Amino acid sequence: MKVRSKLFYERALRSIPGGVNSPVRACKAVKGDPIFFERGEGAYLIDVDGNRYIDYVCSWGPLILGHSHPEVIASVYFASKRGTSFGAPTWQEVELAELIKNCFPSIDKIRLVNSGTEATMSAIRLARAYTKRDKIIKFEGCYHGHVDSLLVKAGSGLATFGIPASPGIPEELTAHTLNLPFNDFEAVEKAFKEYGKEIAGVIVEPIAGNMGVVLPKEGFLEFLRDITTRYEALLIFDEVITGFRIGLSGAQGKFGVTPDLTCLGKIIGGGLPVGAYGGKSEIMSLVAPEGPVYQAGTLSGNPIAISAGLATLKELMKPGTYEKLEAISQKLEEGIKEVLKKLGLFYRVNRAGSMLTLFFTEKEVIDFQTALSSDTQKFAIFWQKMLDKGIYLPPSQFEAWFVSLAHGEKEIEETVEKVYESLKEMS
Ligand code: KE4
Repeated sequence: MKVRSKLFYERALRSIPGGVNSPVRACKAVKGDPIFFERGEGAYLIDVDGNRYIDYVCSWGPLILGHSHPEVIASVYFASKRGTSFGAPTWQEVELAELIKNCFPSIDKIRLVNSGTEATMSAIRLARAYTKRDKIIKFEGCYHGHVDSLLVKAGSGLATFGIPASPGIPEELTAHTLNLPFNDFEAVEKAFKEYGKEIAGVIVEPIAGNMGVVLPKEGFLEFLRDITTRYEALLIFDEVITGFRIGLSGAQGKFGVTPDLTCLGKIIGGGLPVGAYGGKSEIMSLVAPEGPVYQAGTLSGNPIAISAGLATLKELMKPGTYEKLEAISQKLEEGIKEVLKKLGLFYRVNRAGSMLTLFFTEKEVIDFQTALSSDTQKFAIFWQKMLDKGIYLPPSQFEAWFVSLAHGEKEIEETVEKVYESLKEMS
């Protein structure tokens, strides 16, 4: 029963567009209504009607430790007792910057901001300033926040420029953005052949999470590194999801590919609003006040948010953490694959560490087009059944399920069992 959720939703609709503060939470893609939550405990969420769910949204990635981790709560409590914001530097910001630099050798200097969108928006501006070029390459199905110039639909041909994906964005702002198929070496080669010296940078989710989980093809990231170097364009890794998710050095550490700029968010705030962009000193020295590229933020480096991030990263740096996360995530993947086999279903599971997606398609999902072959109606029915059975999955086929360190054998076994029951009821 979700009586109170419904009442809150009706109330919210009168004051907030769509009743939510971020569109995906409206559960439109699964024909559901948003659920209003009361609190989170470890791997669990409890809604305002007292229903309890095993949570695989994890606030869309940040809560890799699970909800209300004692270290995070304590750090926020003690930080808040010292004051909430000063609009001036604090020691926490320096400590977080140094910790991230230690984990990401590609980062000499880093600027803390308040969201992933701010991070990518600033990285794009910086790339354009550094190269004195305007064009940007991004990939279909990759999402980098609601930055005007990155909210583009692919143009008609492969190497035509983007058209705004949302009203309110002037054509001029997307006219410099090329939206290419992910994992498509040829399309990238063609674009550089055509526009090489005009391209400021390539921005990519090194492991995509926003079309569902899609891994880079063998050599694709190395190829991007090579071609951007050849044309003196910047390689920007949007590791807002993968940073500290895939490992302490993110996807760049896993694949051994060094970008020029890295965007971070989510986990580095431990559930509070923190984003960041960083890279080589030579590039970052252009950022104001050191250089002329302007970027600012009232609450950037906010000491409470930073303290939650510091507590989270310090937990993640404990020995054996990622091995534990890998083992439990592998158990989930294998459990789901066993269920599919038992039911004679050939749906696909893509996983990278503790992020995974069950695609309702029999095609191998290697880019946005193959992801789109998924049966989203079926996914919507599956999502609702899982919800009714106490499992809260991201309300879209094109998102990643996140496993946290609070998910144990019990949660995984229960989840796999509910996947079986749901798919069996559907077959
Ligand atoms: P934020 O501005 O939402 O903090 O970050 C934007 C962003 C940038 N880059 C990547 C790779 C991202 O995944 C995101 C945000 N992710 C979405 C969904 N995966 C957040 C959920 C939402 O929009 O409510």
